[in-house]
Amino acid sequence: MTRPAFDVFCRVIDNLGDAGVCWRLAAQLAAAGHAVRLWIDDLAPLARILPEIDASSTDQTMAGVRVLPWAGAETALPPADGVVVEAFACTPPAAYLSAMAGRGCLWINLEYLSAEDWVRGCHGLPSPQANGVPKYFFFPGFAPGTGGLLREPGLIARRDAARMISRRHRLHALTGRDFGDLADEARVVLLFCYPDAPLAGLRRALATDPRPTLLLAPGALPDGLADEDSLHVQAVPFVPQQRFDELLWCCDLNLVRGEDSLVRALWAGTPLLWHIYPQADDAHLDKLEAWLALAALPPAAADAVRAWNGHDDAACAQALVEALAAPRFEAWSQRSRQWSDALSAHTDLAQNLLAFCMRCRQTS
Ligand code: TRH
Repeated sequence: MTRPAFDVFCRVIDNLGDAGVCWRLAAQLAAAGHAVRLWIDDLAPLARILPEIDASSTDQTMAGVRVLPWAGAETALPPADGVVVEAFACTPPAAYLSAMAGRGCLWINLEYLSAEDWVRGCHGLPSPQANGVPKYFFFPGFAPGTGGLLREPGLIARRDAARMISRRHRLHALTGRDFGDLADEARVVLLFCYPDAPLAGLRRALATDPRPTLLLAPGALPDGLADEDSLHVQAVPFVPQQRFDELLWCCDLNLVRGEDSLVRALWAGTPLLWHIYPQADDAHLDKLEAWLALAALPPAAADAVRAWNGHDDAACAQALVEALAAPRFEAWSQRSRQWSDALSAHTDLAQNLLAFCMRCRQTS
């Protein structure tokens, strides 16, 4: 059976994750030999994570993915017997949806990642649509019975091989900066968060920690963060997405956000603080609690994650001091690696998507 062609639709809401998730999926499908077109409405975030992208181009191919402007889909023919992936319910152009009828397309709605229980019950359900092509809801997830998590073939082996090289050398190769002995002796922390994070609390906890910290902020150093006592802060260059994992693998603690960087930090297998994407009426806090229930972190670590998603600097400082203290940080590290190993034993999202499409074909 020939490999189905894919059209992936991405509408950028804000930040980098919409483009980040769609690109990662598209590139993995292309690497597996599928013809892939990525229809995206804003090239800027893609160019930020993929420096080779020409933000002014209307037709370019990168890593086997043909990157096209959203509007171009209005006059495009959906791939016969192909798969249309609508990311995050972005609704492809009406003319394209009409053209899907009668072409044997499968229509997948790739949902946002959530740890909530109800996801498993909704994963894979069809929803009848006006053009007569059923739309299937595909939910990424952390547990079997969901669509799983994006993870490229060989990623974990690459991680373990990278860690055989000195951290000082890897950080120099990634950032162009030689951090000297600090790179090998300090606790190295990556900071990638939303602007409203309790940074003063983070700074206080790290500055007073007996172990020196080297804190790396890709792109720019947030206001209010500066060297203090045992805390050394450094802005480092924003790295291309395909090298972002290598940066995470250098760190003892990764402060990540949104969706894609969270998953990448899970594959790093070291402690992480997740700054969840904020939603109206605090709906994101329910999502955070659902994730904490699955993560089963030691209590001090779970409290640090909650405090990191709060706005109380004193509470954040206190929770971090507790969680970073030697015996508790070791327990946090052990659980992080244990969960990462368990998650990486599951089939990845792209493989699950291909298997799902195969099953839909066989039963249709
Ligand atoms: O940028 P984000 O906040 O994107 C968010 C989330 O995806 C959220 O779920 C969505 O609702 C919202 O957008 C609209 O966080 P995220 O998901 O981690 O995406 C960041 C991307 O940037 C990710 O693909 C990793 C990449 N990145 C690099 O490539 N290099 C870097 O140096 C850094 C720091 C990030």
